[in-house]
Amino acid sequence: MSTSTVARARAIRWWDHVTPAPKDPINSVTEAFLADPCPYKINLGVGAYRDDEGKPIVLQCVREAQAKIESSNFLESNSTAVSSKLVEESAKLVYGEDSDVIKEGRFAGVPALSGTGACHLFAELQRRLYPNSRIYLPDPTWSNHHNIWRDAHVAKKTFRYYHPDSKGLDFMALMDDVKNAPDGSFFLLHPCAHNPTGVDPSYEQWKEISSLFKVKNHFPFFDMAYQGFASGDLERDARAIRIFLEDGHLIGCAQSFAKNMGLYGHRVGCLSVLCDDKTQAVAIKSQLQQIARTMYGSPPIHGILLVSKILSDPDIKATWLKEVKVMATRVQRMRAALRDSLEKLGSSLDWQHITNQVGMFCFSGLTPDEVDRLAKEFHIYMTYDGRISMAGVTTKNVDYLANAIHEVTASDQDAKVLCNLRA
Ligand code: KET
Repeated sequence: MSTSTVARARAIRWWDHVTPAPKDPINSVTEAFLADPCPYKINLGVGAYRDDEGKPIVLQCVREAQAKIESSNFLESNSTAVSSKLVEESAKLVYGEDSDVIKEGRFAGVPALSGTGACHLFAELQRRLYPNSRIYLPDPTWSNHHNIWRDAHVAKKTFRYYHPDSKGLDFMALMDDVKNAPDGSFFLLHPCAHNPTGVDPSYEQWKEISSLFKVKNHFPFFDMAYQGFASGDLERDARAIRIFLEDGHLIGCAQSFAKNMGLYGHRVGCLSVLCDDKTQAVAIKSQLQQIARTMYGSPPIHGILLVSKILSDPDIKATWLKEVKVMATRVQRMRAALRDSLEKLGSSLDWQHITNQVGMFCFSGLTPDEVDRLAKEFHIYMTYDGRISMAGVTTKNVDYLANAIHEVTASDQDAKVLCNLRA
């Protein structure tokens, strides 16, 4: 026996009680996809942008920014000036270029490890400052929201959001749940391109939601992971936040540049929290900095420099805005193509929701069994809730996808025909 085996045999068995954590519903789709040797497999799981060849892209604005920051010292730790630039430019994107909040310095902002890290920082801040509060999450929502607030030890509740029959917003139920929550509750809202449903409130509905939040003194926390992907226009996609701003709410906002700049691997994001005055902003910022310092010190600097350059250089920013529009338009085109293809195949099911929904995802209505068949028989991978990442649909694979969906929904179609005959 080697010395290390003897030593190991004597050691306390530290990890015997540990069982594997449940698989992440999104990452496990990627794992299953990677393990499939089929040459024509399709990954419609993770919400990351792909071009019409199904490949991740490096945007032109990123290349231009990279060329300009080439001489930066990436090995130095994150300087205050670099972080402040990212925070200020990010805040302008959500609150508006001329926003008073920014002019008056009434917000606390810190760079974050992409959207996930920004949500986590806020959840930690919430626990620290309001230990007995809870967070209201939409039902459904991005699965990781549940994990983030669970791990921050903040109690959670859901509020109704989506109606499976209409495949649209359940506005009455949403308003009821907002009304019935205790005054002064924290609510997480997706300001645009709701994940996973692709269903957003209309402008008028946002106004009503904001008014009710005012009456109830609720705190709106916006998770902005897809700015630009709903309409192709970053300003338009920020309008929900602007309504709340105009109504005088204090807001929290998590921003991610993973999708709209194609920088998933760089993990660049920002968390901002609006305050009543500068003194509060200084205090909140220092709390956030302390939380970040214990979690990861400071974020990697390369991505921060890239994003700051893209946002602060007018020419590069103009290129970016055009590229966002191109990405959003491609996704919209694929929605139309998928619906068209299903209708041409003679599907008797209603596929209007594919084009009614917005953003990166289509909440298809496919059942877990149908999703399973798509993977096993057609090598098409998506999450079990039937969410299709439209960014993975291309001109080449859209008809194959439609055919496969048509096949696995055959019994739903028969049931519908039968139902119509009986009626
Ligand atoms: N918020 C929402 C609503 C969201 O969909 C994501 C990512 C994030 C935050 C996190 O973004 P990031 O900047 O990558 O940390 N969603 C996609 C990717 C993922 O889960 O990792 C997805 O739902 O597929």
